Amino acid sequence: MTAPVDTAPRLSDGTLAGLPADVRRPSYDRAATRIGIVHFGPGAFHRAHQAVYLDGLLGDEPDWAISAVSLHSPGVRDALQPQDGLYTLALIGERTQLRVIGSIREVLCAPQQRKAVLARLVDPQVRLVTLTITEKGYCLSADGVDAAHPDIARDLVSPEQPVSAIGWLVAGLRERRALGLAPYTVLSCDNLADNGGRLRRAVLDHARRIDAGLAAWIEAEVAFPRSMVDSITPASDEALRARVALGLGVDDAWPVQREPYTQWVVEDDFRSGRPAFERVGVVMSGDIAGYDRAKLRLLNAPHSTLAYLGSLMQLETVADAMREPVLAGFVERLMREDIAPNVGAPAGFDADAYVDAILERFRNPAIRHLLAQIAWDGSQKLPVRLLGTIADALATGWPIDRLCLPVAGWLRFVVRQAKAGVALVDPLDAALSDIGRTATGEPAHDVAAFLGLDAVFAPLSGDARFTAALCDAYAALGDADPAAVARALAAA
Ligand code: CS2
Repeated sequence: MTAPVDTAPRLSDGTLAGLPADVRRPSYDRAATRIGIVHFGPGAFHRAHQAVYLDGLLGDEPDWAISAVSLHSPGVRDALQPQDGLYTLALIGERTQLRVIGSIREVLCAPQQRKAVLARLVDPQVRLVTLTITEKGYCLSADGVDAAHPDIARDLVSPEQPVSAIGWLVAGLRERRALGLAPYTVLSCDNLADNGGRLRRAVLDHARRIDAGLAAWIEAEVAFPRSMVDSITPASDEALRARVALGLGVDDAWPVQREPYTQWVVEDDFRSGRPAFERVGVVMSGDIAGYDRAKLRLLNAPHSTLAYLGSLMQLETVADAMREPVLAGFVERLMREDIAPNVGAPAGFDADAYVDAILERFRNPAIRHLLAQIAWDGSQKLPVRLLGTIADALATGWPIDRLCLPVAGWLRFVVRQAKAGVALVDPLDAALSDIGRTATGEPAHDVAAFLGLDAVFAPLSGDARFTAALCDAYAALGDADPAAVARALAAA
């Protein structure tokens, strides 16, 4: 978002008291709070989710305010610094509610403020580092870190000048160890199965390449709890900013919006103290693998399904897609008949009720959640959302035909964008677009080219049943014009 151009007063500590009475605002003294958390990646999701939970807690526990660190661009800092870190959350339900969030006390841009970021990471008052950097931000390999990734390669050569999130985590821990300080706990809040475990393995892998002693210390001392996060958060847009300015009577350069529903499940494994999360509705659990799988497979996979198949049908938002009976019906069958039966959810989990609630959330007409936003980063999302379900189905002999349609939808979407000369928002854009440009439309040819992308398909690409089902699904989508997609969905 760009800074407001008019001269209306800006949201800030100074204008807080004058906001309309129906706007909820921090009930605690912000000046009395202290930074106890460094957060990497203060995009809309963090600000609409974790920062909101902490805002609810700071009155009772003032030691857990946030220093928000962007790893790349200064946009969030430049928008929020003049606002003293304040911003508005719009809760989009039957009636929109505005709430000003005060838990972010500092916003930094890592490439421009290296010293300040490192100073925070070694501040003994900071006991928790959290992350929402999206799937691609972790630079993961199958069981560690991708040492060939340019950012990781750079950080291995100059560990004291990190650019990647993994590099920053290790640099901070290295410094803490050198200073004889206790480490911080590292909490991933991204949509990745086993997010804490994978992050831990990546950090250890990276640290080992720098200093074996450091890696051994991290292994023994640092906790990496897993977590599951959930709340539908469409990107902020100008309409939101205008709506918020109207409701507040002052400008907010970067408000965020989300649905009223929110869930946060966190593995209770913190060794340096933690906020009393349970007081604000966070579920603390000893085993979150089940929650994680249920959410990734029953919410995120259907979301991606709507994104690719809905885009091919020329639809714009999730709610639009849910208004197309043939697409909505397909997604529901996929959820209930193909995914839910094998989801391996936590004990007592009511899959039917969970599916009902998700379908209702997708249908929320007040939320404009663009399919194009969800379609980003397919190469990172499909493996964790959908391909695991397919692998499990293959192992147990469960049918995979329907499950292959959204995968084929992604391939057709990539081909369509490439042929139109539109770049993908995806770290694998170059490779994907190359394949897309040279696609012939012939299923065996095109599918074979995509299956050669090991980073996406490695665990499945050798399976003849998968290749055959994916070719069939790709063929069923025909030219991927809206009518062909609708026919394929009706038949599936
Ligand atoms: C979405 C998610 O953009 C996407 O890929 O599937 O951001 C989704 O809205 C959230 O995970 C919901 O908690």
